[in-house]
Amino acid sequence: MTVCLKPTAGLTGKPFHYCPGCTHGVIHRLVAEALVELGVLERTVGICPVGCAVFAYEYFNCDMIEAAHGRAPAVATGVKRVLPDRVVFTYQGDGDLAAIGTAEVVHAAARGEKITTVFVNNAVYGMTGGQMAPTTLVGQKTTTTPFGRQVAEAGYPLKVAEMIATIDGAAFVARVAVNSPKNILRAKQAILRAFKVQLAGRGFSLVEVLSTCPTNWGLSPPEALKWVEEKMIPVFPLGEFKVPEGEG
Ligand SMILES: Cc1ncc(C[n+]2csc(CCOP(=O)(O)OP(=O)(O)O)c2C)c(N)n1
Ligand code: SF4
Repeated sequence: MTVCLKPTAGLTGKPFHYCPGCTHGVIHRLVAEALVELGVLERTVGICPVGCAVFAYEYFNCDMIEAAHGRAPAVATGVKRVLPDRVVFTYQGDGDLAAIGTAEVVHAAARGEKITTVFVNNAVYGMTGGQMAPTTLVGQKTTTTPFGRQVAEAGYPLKVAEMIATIDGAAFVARVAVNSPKNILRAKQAILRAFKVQLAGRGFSLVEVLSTCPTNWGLSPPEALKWVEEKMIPVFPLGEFKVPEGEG
């Protein structure tokens, strides 16, 4: 039998609790692989969010801390300042980072904290039943916008990568997606680069990852991947929004 995918030392091997077709697991794998490839797993501290990834501390094979809803960048700041030799990352959903935790991430970026944020944008609050998130698309039906998000009532989707890229303390900001093999490979490169920026002491780094939530989108796993391509990417374009000065 040909083995296509070997387990990575960066994950504990505990089966994920995520729904079928959810790409949280793919993103976990990419972060874990990056930490192993950079040889920093043993000195990494990850900060978990509140949301579907709340149990990420069960999956990553490094030290992990659970933070209150939205407060992961503050916890990461404390860890990195006390233990500057550690590689520190937060893993946060859009409800966690772009709603209750907006101030935390904005000011961590403004302070140029030498931490890395992996921001999982699935356009809804997944864990709590599919309510509208700041990233919900205009017209998108959710449990709190049953007729579709209306701009007059709920405003526009928040474009986190673009917003953080305007902050001087942010050194590297990119948006990627994990809806196809090609995009997954690109996502891995962006996550690797974000950690390298941290290791070089250049400042705050953030990778926004467009992810699926087939359960709350009411789609099958293949339909959800297509939805990312056709609906999300036009609103949240992929690419690098900020790279460290002097680097292409
Ligand atoms: C202070 C506080 N407010 C609200 C909640 C409830 N809550 C738990 S998870 C969640 C939404 C998470 O959504 P998101 O961050 O987008 O992550 P996902 O589940 O989609 O991965 C909310 C509102 C909470 N735990 N704590
Ligand atoms: S509810 Fe959505 S985000 Fe949460 S595990 Fe299921 S598919 Fe993933």
